[in-house]
Amino acid sequence: MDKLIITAAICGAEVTKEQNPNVPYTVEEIVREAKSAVDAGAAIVHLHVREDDGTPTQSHVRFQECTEAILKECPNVILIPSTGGAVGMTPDERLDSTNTTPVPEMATLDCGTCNFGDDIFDNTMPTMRAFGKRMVEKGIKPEYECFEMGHLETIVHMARKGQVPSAFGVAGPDGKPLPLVPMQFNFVLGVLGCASATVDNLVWMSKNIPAGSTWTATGIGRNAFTLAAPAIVMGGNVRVGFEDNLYLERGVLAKSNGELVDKVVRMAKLLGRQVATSDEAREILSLKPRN
Ligand code: KMH
Ligand code: ZN
Repeated sequence: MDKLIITAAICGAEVTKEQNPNVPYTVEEIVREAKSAVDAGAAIVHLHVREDDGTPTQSHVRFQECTEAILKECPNVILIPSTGGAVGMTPDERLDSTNTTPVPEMATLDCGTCNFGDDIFDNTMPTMRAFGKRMVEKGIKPEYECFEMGHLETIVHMARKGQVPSAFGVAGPDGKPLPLVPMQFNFVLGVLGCASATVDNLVWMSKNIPAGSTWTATGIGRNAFTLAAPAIVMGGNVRVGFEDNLYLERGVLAKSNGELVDKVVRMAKLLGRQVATSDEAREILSLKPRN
């Protein structure tokens, strides 16, 4: 079994300091949280950014500033900027996070429209095709975020058609063969209005990805660690962080993203699975080595 890749989703777009005062908004706070997660054992940071007052933004200027500041402290970490942004943002606005220099190694690609609590997270097929095209053009490896079973089936269908990066060896919309990119999925389970964070759902999703793909489990809220446990023993990877869950345990707010990552590291140790460094994660995810 490969080593366990831990992703820290340190900020998100929806959670606030009112819910947990340690949620980062400023560049300094975002760096503090990224460093706490990496020091605890995260190989990847999934990045959203905010204005200083906490307003979510997809501005490449803010992403550039945060990325450079994080890489100064954590030079080897894999950064996965969000292209999901916050509900209500336009597709163009959301894609701006990929306009940093250098181009990000990976970025999220959300795989379908869904309820998101009381809101709608809008990801039409044309939007997904446009995001896939952009990622092919820029050589960005997508992390396919699936909140529902149908999201997974849809994105695999689009991959077979050459509309998004994949390892199927098919031609893209211009008829030229697409580069081979093994698919990385993130099963985000437990969002209110979407598929629940059950072991059955995780098993179904992990069994229905193309051969050679990798996958990560993200359990929302109180499901953060109950979904991490099966993912660790099934050979998947785990995402935790303030974006998904603010508590270390029932009634105890986490002081940092590092505390949440450390809990997964301890679970992995108890269950006999080693944790991957960022370089080992690059190898597992078929990314180019950093140097
Ligand atoms: N903020 C959510 C509406 C992503 O990063 O790609 C969507 C999200 C997904 O966080
Ligand atoms: Zn996100």
